[in-house]
Amino acid sequence: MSDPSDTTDLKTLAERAVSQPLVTHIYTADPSAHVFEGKVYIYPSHDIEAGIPFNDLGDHFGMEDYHVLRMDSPQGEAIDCGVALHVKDVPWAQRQMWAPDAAEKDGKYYLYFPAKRADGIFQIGVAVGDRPEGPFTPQPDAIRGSYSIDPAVFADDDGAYYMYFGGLWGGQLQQYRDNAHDASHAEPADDAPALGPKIARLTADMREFAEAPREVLILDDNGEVLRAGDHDRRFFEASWLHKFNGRYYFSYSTGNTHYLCYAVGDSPYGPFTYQGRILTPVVGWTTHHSICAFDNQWYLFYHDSILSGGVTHLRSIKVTPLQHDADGRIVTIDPYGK
Ligand code: FUB
Repeated sequence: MSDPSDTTDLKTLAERAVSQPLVTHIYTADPSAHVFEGKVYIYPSHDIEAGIPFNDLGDHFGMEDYHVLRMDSPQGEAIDCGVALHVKDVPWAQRQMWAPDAAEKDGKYYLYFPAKRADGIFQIGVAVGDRPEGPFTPQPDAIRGSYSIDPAVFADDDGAYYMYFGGLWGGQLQQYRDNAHDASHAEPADDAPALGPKIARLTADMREFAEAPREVLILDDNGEVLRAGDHDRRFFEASWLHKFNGRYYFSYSTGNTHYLCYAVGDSPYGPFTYQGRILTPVVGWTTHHSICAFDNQWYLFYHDSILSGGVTHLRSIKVTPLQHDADGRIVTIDPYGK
């Protein structure tokens, strides 16, 4: 077990992340990391070459299954626990198993995942298992009222669980207003409020939404909702929530400007006020992460496309230390240590 006060160890880990992914035998992305049973479990996307031509809707991300990875600590070796769920076993889903997340409650484990139905619409499903690594048995239907992509489930200290979700462009979030789908909707005009991610509290059995999804507001320093044209700061995809010193840190990707950013608030529902960047752009179009504490040290799990020579849909997950400064601000990380 690493000693979190050992700064040499953390420096070595940060240096390792520049060049070394956690695993190299498969491509992995969108790492959602949690500490379960004293170990780090990572729930990534499993990238493959599906042979689908590149387009702005991300059709080339043709993933079919999920592998769960386990580490004794963030400094340790990542062990591939094998296939935890395959799309062929999910009755409602047809293709594109994108970024998943997982949660534990009362000794059961829940794998949340987006996938496209046969009609090409994304929804979010849940599969249930007895072990962190699965296998997971999918519910027969997608979560009622779910849409778009990138579920991230946050367990608050009071026992409530919340799902954040949503992603623009190929993630279809722009096609929804007030939780209703209309494929003709696009992103709002540049000077209009940006579309926010969504949040819904989960039911006690973790299988459904306990309420209609609500919009999460991300504000600027003047208390105004970020504008849709503010591509350096507006939400695009890759929601994550961690709690630090009693405050809620919502982090996300800006998509086409390739930043991981964060905003802070006093409730899981927000509003959150924009604070700054967590990670500057990585090699590859997408950037997607999770933030997880282990032995009182925070870590950023993220991905890049270095191993595949820059192929956007063939990514590899990495881990590096993350610091909050004395004011609670996250110190921006350069993925290549420049
Ligand atoms: O992995 C497919 C998609 O790419 C994810 O759902 C997005 O967040 C982006 O990382």
